[in-house]
Amino acid sequence: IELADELELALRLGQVEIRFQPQFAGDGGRMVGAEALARWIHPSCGEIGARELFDLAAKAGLAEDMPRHMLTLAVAEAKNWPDTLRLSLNVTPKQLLAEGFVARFSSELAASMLDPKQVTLEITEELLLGDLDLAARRLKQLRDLGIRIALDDFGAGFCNFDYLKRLPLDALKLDRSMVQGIAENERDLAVLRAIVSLARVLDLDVVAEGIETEEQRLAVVAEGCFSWQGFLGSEPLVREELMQLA
Ligand code: G
Ligand code: G
Ligand code: MN
Ligand code: NA
Repeated sequence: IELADELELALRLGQVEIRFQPQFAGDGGRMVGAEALARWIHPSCGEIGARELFDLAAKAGLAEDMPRHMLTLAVAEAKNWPDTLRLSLNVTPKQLLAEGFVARFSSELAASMLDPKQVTLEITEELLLGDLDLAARRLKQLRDLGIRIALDDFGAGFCNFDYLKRLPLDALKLDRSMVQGIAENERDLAVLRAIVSLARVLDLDVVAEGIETEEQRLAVVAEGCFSWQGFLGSEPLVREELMQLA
């Protein structure tokens, strides 16, 4: 039987879990937050990452249910989250634009006793495919509740600067492709520097993602990134492991 066919049962059995990947301050290096990432802990295939998981969900007709389920799970797992730690949650454009998203999400936050100010929603640029004005209105409602908004995977794909003008944002999350070459390549570093300075003008924090080497870490810190995340710091952890670092 196909993996996609197993997914619905796997969800009910609790095989799909949340991992938290730590984020560290550019200034000083302490842990400042973590990103919730979905993982299917499959009994025979091992760990299945989010990208494959969401592809399987689409095949299984769970394209809408799955992201919603994962968000609910992540928020529930973050119950009694330390108030020194930010929590980053991925939200698909479709989720954001769905009817009633803001009300449902804010009541889940309240049930988990999470301060909205600790929470960052990461949204991706596929937003372009939807209704940008509606997205902007939704994001404003969320932001009015104190929730922070980050544009995820920035620098990959089309990198539409119109978003920076039209969406209410608090942070840019640089795609891994933006930091990969910065330690070896002058041009890559120049692009990073320009983006960070653009972010500063727009009063946005910059989070560097996919940091794998000490050279990359030193470069993003030197350029003034607010925080960084990547295998150099930690892989995604189960909640208990994360709390031991906090
Ligand atoms: O962890 P991994 O590299 O497999 O994640 C792939 C992508 O899937 C990430 O970019 C992330 O934005 C997205 N993702 C991971 N977990 C979730 C989730 O629970 N909900 C949503 N909507 N996206 C997620
Ligand atoms: O939301 P987003 O697409 O940015 O999710 C980040 C994804 O990148 C996660 O699935 C995570 O497993 C993965 N990831 C996190 N740190 C690193 C890293 O240092 N290198 C690589 N290649 N992938 C990473
Ligand atoms: Mn993300
Ligand atoms: Na990203």
